[in-house]
Amino acid sequence: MERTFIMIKPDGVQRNLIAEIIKRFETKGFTLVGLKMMKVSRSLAEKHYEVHKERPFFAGLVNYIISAPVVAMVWEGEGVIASARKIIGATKPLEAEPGTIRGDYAVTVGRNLIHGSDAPETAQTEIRLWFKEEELVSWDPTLKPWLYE
Ligand code: IDP
Ligand code: MG
Repeated sequence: MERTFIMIKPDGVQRNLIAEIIKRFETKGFTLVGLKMMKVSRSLAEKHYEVHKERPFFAGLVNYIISAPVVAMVWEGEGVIASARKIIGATKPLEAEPGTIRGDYAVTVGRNLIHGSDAPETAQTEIRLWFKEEELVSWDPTLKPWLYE
């Protein structure tokens, strides 16, 4: 089963959207295997967004991510990496389709509520960066036969 790293960013927490966001992954049929609320250190934020370090928005992005708590999660399921990106919607919320998280609840790219890994390699790297092995819980949802044939 595939796993992906999802983070509710500080604006999602401050805007009381934690439950709404979690609900979308849960009701889709994905399995939550890791969950923690945390204040992010500058070094973790910089490491997480390392690929963007030369971009003009990098400093603002790091300050945004450390400005309030985040909710870090790992979700599991068939095709969860690509599916989560669809549930999240386009990076620029005005371009995100209605029905997606960013399409429904966000306006600007600098406050776009949520992060989701974009590929299997980044998912693996990000899960390792944010979670210790013992913080991840493998379990067998009883609903599985009703979600997978
Ligand atoms: P993604 O989150 O949809 O994968 P990326 O292009 O990987 O989008 O950018 C990472 C994050 O950096 C975005 O989610 C957003 O928070 C921030 N970001 C991207 N482009 C801009 C920008 O032009 N201005 C401000 N922030 C940006
Ligand atoms: Mg990205």
